[in-house]
Amino acid sequence: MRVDEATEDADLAALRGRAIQILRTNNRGGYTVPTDNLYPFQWNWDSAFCAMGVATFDVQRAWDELDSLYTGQWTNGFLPHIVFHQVVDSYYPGPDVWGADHVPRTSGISQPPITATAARFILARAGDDRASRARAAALYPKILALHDWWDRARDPEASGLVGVLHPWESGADNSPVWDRPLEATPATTTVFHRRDVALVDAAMRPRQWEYERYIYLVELYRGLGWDDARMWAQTPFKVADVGLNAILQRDERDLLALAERFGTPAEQQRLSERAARRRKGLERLWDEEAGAYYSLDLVSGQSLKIASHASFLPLWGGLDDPGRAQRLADELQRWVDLCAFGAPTMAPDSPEFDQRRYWRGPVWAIVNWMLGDGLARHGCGELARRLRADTRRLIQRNGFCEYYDPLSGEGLGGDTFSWTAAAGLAWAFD
Ligand code: 9WN
Repeated sequence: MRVDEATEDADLAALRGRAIQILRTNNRGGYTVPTDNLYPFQWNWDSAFCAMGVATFDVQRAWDELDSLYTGQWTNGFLPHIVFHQVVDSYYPGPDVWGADHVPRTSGISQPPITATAARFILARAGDDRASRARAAALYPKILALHDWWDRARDPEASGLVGVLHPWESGADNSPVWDRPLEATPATTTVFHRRDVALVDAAMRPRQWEYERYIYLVELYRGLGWDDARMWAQTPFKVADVGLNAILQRDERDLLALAERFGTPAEQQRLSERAARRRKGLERLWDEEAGAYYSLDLVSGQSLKIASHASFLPLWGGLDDPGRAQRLADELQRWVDLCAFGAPTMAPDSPEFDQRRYWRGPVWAIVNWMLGDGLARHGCGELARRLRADTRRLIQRNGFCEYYDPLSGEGLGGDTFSWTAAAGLAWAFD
């Protein structure tokens, strides 16, 4: 072994140790908070990523993470974006603002579904042992119910594309892609007190303008009793987000693999048919001339012709056409080449790019993980390795932050962040 290789191994071992420590410290008894203070509850897609990270050192705890998330599942299959396991005042909007009728208390919107992908990942890490098979089998019907909910509630016209009814539902809260649909969304008249900007520099967070609309939507849906059909019919914000649809596609594929082991032939059939419909749906978001996937505003019917990191997530979802995968990889390479650290969430030469503001430019470790995995699966190994190396460098230099400035590498938002630690353990330090 060369000296530099030995140094790198020692560095990686230290990083792994630190990541494990963060995931242990952020464990609140079976579930992991994204970070202390700023996000004191259990978040949906954070938990799925955390479960994969935790599976690298404690398989049973990884299953507990998913089980704990599913204590928030409603009887109609819906899985909320936040489960409020404890009463803490450092986050707005808390359970009373959501006014959802469930124990434990929850929010009323969802987030990108990753739990089937996580369950398969944990099973594989466990060497498919008997205890893990039993845990996966017990979880499978709940994940199936969630996917049936997405299909019924968020694609009621069976178009093959699901719609998000709130920017938070996409996971990429203040992406510039939502600017136009949010302009058509009224602002709340309620006076509210944000806690996030007391904990993090306001220049790194969504603007007040956006929050007023986020809260308007929560109040509207609460007033509609969180009734899916009424929400779908009455919302001013309904977008077929390419990111969510791509992630859903991947999760559904993983769910089908679980169904082949733990489900019935009828369920397998239903999921196979749905997968075909989803592929057609995603095809509608492809713009051949631009060589890009764009989200679709389901209220105005207009394509939202702004590329963001989400435009590349079909690589994670799975593409049939290698030429198209290469086109996406070439454009992403261009974005990365404009930065010191990839991948930015917006093109650095686009007018919307803001290197420090949340989902309008910064690098996120979990996004790199999805993109890196997708690129590698489509034979774009070099760029995949670049994203992995950049993720390591960012963490090494600046710690396990929520997100990073792609030009300077500075760590931004919350620190000792759980899904950044998980991305390291399950992908970047592997
Ligand atoms: C709203 C927890 C969550 C992530 C989201 C991220 C951010 C919440 C917020 O934090 O959103 O859900 O209050 O800003 O955008 O992706 O799940 O880490």
